[in-house]
Amino acid sequence: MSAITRISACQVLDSRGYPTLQVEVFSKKGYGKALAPSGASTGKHEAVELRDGGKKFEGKGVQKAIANVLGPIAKALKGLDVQKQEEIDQLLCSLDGTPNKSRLGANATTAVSLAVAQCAASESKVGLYRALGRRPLLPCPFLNVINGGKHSGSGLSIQEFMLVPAGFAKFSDAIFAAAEVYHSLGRIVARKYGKIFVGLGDEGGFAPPCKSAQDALSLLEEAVSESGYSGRMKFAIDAAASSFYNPDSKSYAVDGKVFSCQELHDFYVWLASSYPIVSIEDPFEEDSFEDFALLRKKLVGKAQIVGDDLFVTNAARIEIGIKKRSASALLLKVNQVGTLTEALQAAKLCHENKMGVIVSHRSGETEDSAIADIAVGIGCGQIKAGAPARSERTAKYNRLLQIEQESGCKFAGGSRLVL
Ligand code: 2PG
Ligand code: MG
Repeated sequence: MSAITRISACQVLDSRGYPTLQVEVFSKKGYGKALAPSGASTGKHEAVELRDGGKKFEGKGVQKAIANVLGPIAKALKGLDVQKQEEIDQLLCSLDGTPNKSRLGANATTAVSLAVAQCAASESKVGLYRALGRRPLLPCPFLNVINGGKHSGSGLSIQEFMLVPAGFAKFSDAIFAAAEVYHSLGRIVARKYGKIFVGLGDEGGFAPPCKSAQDALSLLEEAVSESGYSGRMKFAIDAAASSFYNPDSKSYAVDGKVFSCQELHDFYVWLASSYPIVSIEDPFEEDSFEDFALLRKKLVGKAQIVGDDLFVTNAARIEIGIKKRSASALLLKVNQVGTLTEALQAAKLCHENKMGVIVSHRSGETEDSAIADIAVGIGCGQIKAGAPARSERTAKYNRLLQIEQESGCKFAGGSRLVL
């Protein structure tokens, strides 16, 4: 046992230039640090961040969350064995006492929980990925290279167009091939739309003024073929459909057209038959368990259906999805639920029910690379961490390159996609 001796916290900047929280945990024999990420297209059922409000930083300051870390949380955690992650996370949940972490703030609890995990791993002098699992596996990256929806001004309704380099033997081959395609894509965008449109969205992907999802996917196809990787590079999309859903008319506004639920379903089926799409995230609004299930069934053998806003990494919502067979995979984000233990329990529940798991970043990120370790440690075989550019994204991919080098772990390729 090694007791937690001190917890410190301070306000730092995230990748969008907004305040976020950095937490440091010290024990007798170890040290851990974590920074809270932040979403833009947040699900309505997520655990919530605590922000200061008022005029400063558009209300996004985190001094109240910091006060919670330095006050009640530090008081409760000091002296506890840092290796007892589950007990510590349970204590954070009961200290908070709300169903959505609104008292302490999920930004506060996430950063504390992850800093505790890093501190515990440092005591054993192993990387967090080793501390989390016995069968580490390097995940297949999902790289968001065209940004739409709430993440850019491209005008595209679908939020993310991703490369999935599934046809490679090593993680390093996969990530560098994806980076080559990314640069081809940049050249193609400049050629087609002019240099002025080689701007980037929140996750480092390009934000060209494409008229439709088809245009965006055709750009991807061209970039893959120009780079010489046809066949080895698959595609994924995150529709984030709640962001273009109209609850009054129960319809979806996609790239200037209005779709009924059935029409949107047919549109995805058509997209999946026209492009090498292997994964579709949040195809319908965040409470449509039945509509997800119909699409999942229709695309069996072709594409996995992923629940992000649908599940919000919450075991109770995943249970509903399991009963209704809504999705083939969970998008796992620690800050959607607020502690590492709850996120790991959500992953376990999925694995026990033959569902896949994709560990994910947020659109507002930091240099913290813990999600790389989590993905390797739980052996889920899939990670979504943005474009192969901008340091808050490459921090995760570079950590995976480091893990590959030091551990020689196997690369999942496409083997963990649940098609
Ligand atoms: C998503 C995420 C990350 P955000 O919808 O999957 O890509 O976006 O962090 O804005 O919720
Ligand atoms: Mg999503």
